[in-house]
Amino acid sequence: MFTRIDHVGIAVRDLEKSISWYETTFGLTVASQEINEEQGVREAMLFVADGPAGSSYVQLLEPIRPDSPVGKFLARNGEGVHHIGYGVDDVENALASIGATGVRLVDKRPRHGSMGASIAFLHPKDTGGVLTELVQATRR
Ligand code: MC0
Repeated sequence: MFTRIDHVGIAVRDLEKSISWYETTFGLTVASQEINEEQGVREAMLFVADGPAGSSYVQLLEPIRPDSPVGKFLARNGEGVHHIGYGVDDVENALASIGATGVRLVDKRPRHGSMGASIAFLHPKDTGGVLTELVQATRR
């Protein structure tokens, strides 16, 4: 069902500072930067590598409100890995088949994600404590 790891989402306090660190230390480059009001984040996708099933990224996430998912995560845990985003060919099919196993779906229908993707989250309490995102990308 999963085609690749699309991205790893990392909660940060200061987006610009974190982007600089990833650029300087790992030589990554910013592929896109967006504000997603619905999700309550400012985020940047840093390109890691191309693979046969598409590209992979590190996604840096800074909350725009303290009561957002990333705002609450930062207050509780500090900076660090927030979620894993897996690539899928068809997010609605993936949601239906994962939902049928009993995993709680945070999103019953796909929402708008970074770089034009259709995304949906699975509840971390049903996925071994790892917030999991399904990503149907429009790009490769
Ligand atoms: C919360 N929990 C997590 C977690 N966030 N566990 C692992 N990883 C995370 N990232 C745990 C808490 O520790 C807590 O555990 C329990 O889940 C409830 O958390 P809460 O924050 O008190 O409660 P809720 O229900 O308000 O929120 C949890 C929920 C929410 C997962 C439903 O964070 C959510 O809707 N997340 C999906 C959306 C999201 O994360 N958006 C930001 C990235 P205890 O044991 O204390 O009960 S947007 C994004 O990434 C887009 C732009 C993209 O990729 O394109």
